[in-house]
Amino acid sequence: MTFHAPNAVALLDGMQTFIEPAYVRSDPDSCLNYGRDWTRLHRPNPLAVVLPGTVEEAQALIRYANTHRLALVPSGGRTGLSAGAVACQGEIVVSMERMNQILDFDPTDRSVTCEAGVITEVLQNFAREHGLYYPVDFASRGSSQIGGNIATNAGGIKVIRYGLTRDWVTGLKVVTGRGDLLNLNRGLIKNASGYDLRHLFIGSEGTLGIIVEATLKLTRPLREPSVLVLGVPSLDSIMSLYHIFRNKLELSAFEFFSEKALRHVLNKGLHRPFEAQTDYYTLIEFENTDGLHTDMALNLFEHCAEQGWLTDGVISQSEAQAQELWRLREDISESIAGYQPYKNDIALRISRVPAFLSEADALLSREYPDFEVLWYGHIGDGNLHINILKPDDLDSAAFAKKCGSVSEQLFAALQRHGGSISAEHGVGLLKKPYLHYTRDETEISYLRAIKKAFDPNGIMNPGKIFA
Ligand code: 2HG
Ligand code: ZN
Repeated sequence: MTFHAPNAVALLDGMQTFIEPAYVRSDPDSCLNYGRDWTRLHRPNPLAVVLPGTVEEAQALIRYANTHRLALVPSGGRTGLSAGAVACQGEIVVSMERMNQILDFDPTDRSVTCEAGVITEVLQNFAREHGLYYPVDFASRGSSQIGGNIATNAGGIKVIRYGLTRDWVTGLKVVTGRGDLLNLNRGLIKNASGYDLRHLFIGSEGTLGIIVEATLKLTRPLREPSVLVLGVPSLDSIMSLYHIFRNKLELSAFEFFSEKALRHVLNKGLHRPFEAQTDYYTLIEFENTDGLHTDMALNLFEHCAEQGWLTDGVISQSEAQAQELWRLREDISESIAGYQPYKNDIALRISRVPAFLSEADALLSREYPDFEVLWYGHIGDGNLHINILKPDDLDSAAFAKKCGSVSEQLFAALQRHGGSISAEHGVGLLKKPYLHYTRDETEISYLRAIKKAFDPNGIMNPGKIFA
């Protein structure tokens, strides 16, 4: 199905009553760039890209789209990995990049209000300049936008300590798919006045309306974070380390990656953290105020080495070294982008991770004897990114078919362990066929009813999450 209207030119011209022509673009470059995200599986094919500059323009656009039954795809930094912001069926992309202002900051409330198109890193730097910290953080911080983060309930590398985007949003201004402007929760910490619609928009992937403004909490910065990278012989040992380190130190990250994954970042010019190679590595970040916790970390290191849970390790001696160590983990995704990886973004309760891991390991070794399978992710919060790389000699369609059929088995195992098919990347187009492994039919029927209430004409990001 494509949404291209026969009278497309007239429809685009009609927008000039509420937005300047320069911000309605249908040239091939704009359509290509704005019509896709970091997935490269769909051919971008939007009718046009519209860049509203104000809440009023966004609202006028949604009303116009309702009148003319035009499909809209809200678009942030397009760093998504589930094809949630892809426009491949003649939709209109609504880029929020012009709405990029920080509107208000209140040190008493420790909160900031900004437009949806503010880049994550800009907000993080703004917080730092005011002696505060916005702790939702991930590798795409330099191009992802706050509105997109909210629409996918982005997580990232500090979830073990700070939670997800949802935990930091205290207010939202949204234009619903009906064209109504809602001002939700207004920065309140406590508000027991009925259904909290803010939380429906967080993680809604653009299917209910457009997020135009957000109010976010800030916190005090981490005090002298130290980073440890440890070589670990097995997935089981990673869990042993998790228990020990979490009980004794204030962790702000507990990540893991395999030697196979590490090799890809080494190929891009990074250095091994230490000589010895092991099958797995963990990266642990902890608060180390006045260096007081270094001794504790070293004691734990020795104890774990005696148990055979680790083989080698390194601890950062400076902020620059901590950042270098972080790159070993954070750069993996970009370093494998050229292999058209089949991505998994799985969530489990942490207590279920060991049992699931051994089942998944057996399944993937059996099903993918010839494919390179990379393990990494935010294991400390139960989020595993299992990436399967496409062999050069296999065509994309055959690779996708094989991975798709293995996914059915993997997600069936995940379902038995009570997990989710997406932890932080969202459902988009990519994980839509597997939604039923996480949400049962009854629950999905409630999701559909909610969608209908906010977007009765089905113009908001149609075909994403569920058909
Ligand atoms: C990460 O944690 C990102 O690095 C990307 O969420 C994960 O590449 C991936 O699958
Ligand atoms: Zn991640």
